[in-house]
Amino acid sequence: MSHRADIDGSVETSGRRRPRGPQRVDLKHVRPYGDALDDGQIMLSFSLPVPCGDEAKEAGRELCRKMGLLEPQVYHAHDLGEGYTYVIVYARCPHAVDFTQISVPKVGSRRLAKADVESLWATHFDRKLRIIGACTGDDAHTVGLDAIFNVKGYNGEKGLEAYKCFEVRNLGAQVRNEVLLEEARAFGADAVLVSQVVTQKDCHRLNLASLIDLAEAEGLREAALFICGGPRLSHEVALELGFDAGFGAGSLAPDVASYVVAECIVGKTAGDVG
Ligand code: B12
Repeated sequence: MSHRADIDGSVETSGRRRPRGPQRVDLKHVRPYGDALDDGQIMLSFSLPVPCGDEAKEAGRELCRKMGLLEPQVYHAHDLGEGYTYVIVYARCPHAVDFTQISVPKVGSRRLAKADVESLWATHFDRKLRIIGACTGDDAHTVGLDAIFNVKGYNGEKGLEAYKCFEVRNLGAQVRNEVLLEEARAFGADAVLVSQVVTQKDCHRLNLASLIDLAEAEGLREAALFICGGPRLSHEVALELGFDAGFGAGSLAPDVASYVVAECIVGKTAGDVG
């Protein structure tokens, strides 16, 4: 059975409708393209720890062949100095993916406008919900966390501090997991927000996983929502690491606000908050 995209912009598979790509695309066999649809052309860039020259370019091509790519061509090679080379390679990818089978875990709540979050809260709570956040470990990248917290917000959306339904504490950069949990306990946090931007040697995963371990050991894990965010995080990774939710690049305060209020309402009916 063919699953070609139909006229209304979606494709039906197993009773589910999926967004379509451009017309004539077989969503069961999606390949990258460069010059013409389906030509499989991709571009890769990487650095090699070898001096710049013909051998470095051939090493780049050979690596691409080993990755299963066809007809690799080095379009650009740049001497990074001290024996390092940066290359940009074009090559043809023989593989395709079945787009109709792709499923990505996403935060369940719908993003509501600030006023709607506040009125939803007002119908369920007679106290402000408390949200605490920090960039933990060695991470000093506070811009993302501030984009979610600060009154002035980000990309036209005010931060959580501007919501009348929240009392917030932003602990800033390089906060140890132990300190974040101590502060969360003292604050009576309903939600603990953690930002991790640096991912070198997987430090974000290690740090996030140890926060959850510590929260469990201290009996705090079920007392609050644990939410992480950062450019290389997703809801899927957050769930893997034991968090309730994760927000990646481009997230905005209303995403988090809608999620927190919706989840706290569920908690409230279970008698946990309020
Ligand atoms: C600004 C910056 C800095 C500033 C940070 C200043 C500050 N107060 O934040 C300074 C100069 C201090 C810095 C230092 C370093 N940096 Co720096 N930095 C950047 C840069 C250019 C921009 C980051 C940024 O502000 N983005 C804008 C915000 C709005 O985006 P965001 O962080 O993704 O946040 C959004 C989402 O991810 C999400 N989000 C983020 N956090 C959270 C949390 C929650 C709870 C939620 C819900 C959502 C959420 O919502 C936000 C809004 O949409 C990036 C490169 C880049 N272009 O991204 C490198 C970058 C992040 N830095 C990098 C590195 C390596 C470093 C250093 C290690 C460099 C060095 N050798 O010293 C140090 C590390 C310092 C440390 N201890 O952490 C690397 C990280 C590589 C990696 N994979 O780990 C990057 C990617 C640069 C690069 N290409 O190499 N950096």
